[in-house]
Amino acid sequence: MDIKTSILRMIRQSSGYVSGQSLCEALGVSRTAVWKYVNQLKEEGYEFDAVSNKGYRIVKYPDIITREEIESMLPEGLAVTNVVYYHETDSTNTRAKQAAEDGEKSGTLFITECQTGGRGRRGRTWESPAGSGIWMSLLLRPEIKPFDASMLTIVAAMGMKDAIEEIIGAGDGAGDEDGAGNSAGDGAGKGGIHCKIKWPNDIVLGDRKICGMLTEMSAETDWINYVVIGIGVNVNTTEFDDSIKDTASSILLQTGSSVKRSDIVVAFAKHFSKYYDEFLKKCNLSGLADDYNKALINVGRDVKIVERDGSFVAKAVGIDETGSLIVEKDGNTQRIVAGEVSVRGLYGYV
Ligand code: BT5
Repeated sequence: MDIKTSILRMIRQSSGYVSGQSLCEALGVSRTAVWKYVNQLKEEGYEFDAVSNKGYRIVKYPDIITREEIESMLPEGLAVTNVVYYHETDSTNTRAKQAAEDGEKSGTLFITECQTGGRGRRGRTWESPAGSGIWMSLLLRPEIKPFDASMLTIVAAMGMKDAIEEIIGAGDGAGDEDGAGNSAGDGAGKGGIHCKIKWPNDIVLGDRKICGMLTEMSAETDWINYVVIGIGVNVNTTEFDDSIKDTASSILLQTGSSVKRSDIVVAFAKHFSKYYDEFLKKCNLSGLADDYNKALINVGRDVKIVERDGSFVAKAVGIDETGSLIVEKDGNTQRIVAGEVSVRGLYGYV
C-alpha cells in the first residue's frame, strides 16, 4: 500500500489522535513526507484536527471515491483488491476491458467520478454525471465456464443490494461514523427500507431504478479470459434527464438522506465477496436464490417477456439456481434465460 493511503488508513482506523512520530515509524518516512501527504489530503477535502504532542485526527471526510479513499477502508482478502480511479473517463467498463487485455489482475476495481460515454445493455446509454453517483467496473478472472458467467450479475446485484441496505439501513450514523455529514440513519435507516431487484439486475427503491449493471466477458469456448461487471448507482443525484425522470431515482431522493459514496463501494466489496465465494464453490446460485427471490419485485406479478420475434405475458415465480427466471403461463412453467429476453413490467417501469 502506498504511503498516502497508509496514512489515511492509520488515521482512519485509530479511535483517537495518531502522532506524526508513529506515522513516520510505521511507514518509514520523514516528518516532512507525512506533512506533505496530509496537505494533499486537506486539498482533497479531508479536514484534520492537528494538535501538538497528540498528532492528527480526521474530523470530516469528503464524499470522494478516489483510490486512496476506497483502499484505505478496504479489508484484505476480498474479491476486490485494488482500485484504479479516473477523474473522468468514457466508460469504466471500456477501461476495465482494455486493462484486462493488457494483463491487469483479477480483483481490480475501476471507478470514476464521471463517465462521458456510460453504457447500458444492448447499446443503450447510461447517464453518469459527476459528483453524485458510483460508476465502477470490477475485473474478475473466475475459473468457471463461460456459460455460467451470466450468474455473476445476479451475485453482483445481491452484493449491491446488501451494501445499500447496510449503509442506508444501519441506523444512526451508518455512513457518518467519521463526521462526513451523511446522517444515514434518518431516512431509510430507521424505517428499514429494503431494496428490491428487478430481474435480472436492476436495483429498485420506491419502484424506481437506482442501479443498473452491465456484465461483459471475453472468453474462448470453454474458458473465460475475463469478466467485467459494470455497476452504476444513483446515490445523491437530484435531477435526471427528461427521458428517464419517470423511471430513475437515487438513494437520496428515495430516503431523504445523502450517503458517502465510498461507504457503499466498500460495503459492496464485502457483500459481493461473501456471495462470490459461495457461488464459486458450487458454480450455481443455490446459496443465494432464496434471498434473491425475497427481494425480487417481479414475484407473483405478471411480466411481459419481450423476445426477438414477439412477446408474451406470464406470471413471474422466481429464479432457479442458474439465475433463469421461472414464469408460469396457463399452468405451465417456463425458464427464461438471462440475456435472451428482456422482461418489462406490464405497468410502468416495474
Ligand atoms: C443498465 O442497462 O442498467 C446497465 C447500466 C450499467 C452502468 C455502469 S456504470 C459503470 C459501467 N460503465 C459503463 O459504461 N456502464 C456500467 P439497461 O438495463 O440497458 O438500462 C439502460 C436504460 O436505463 C437507459 O436506456 C435509460 O432508459 C435508463 N438509464 C440511463 N441512465 C440511467 C441512470 N443513471 N439511472 C437510471 N436509469 C438510467
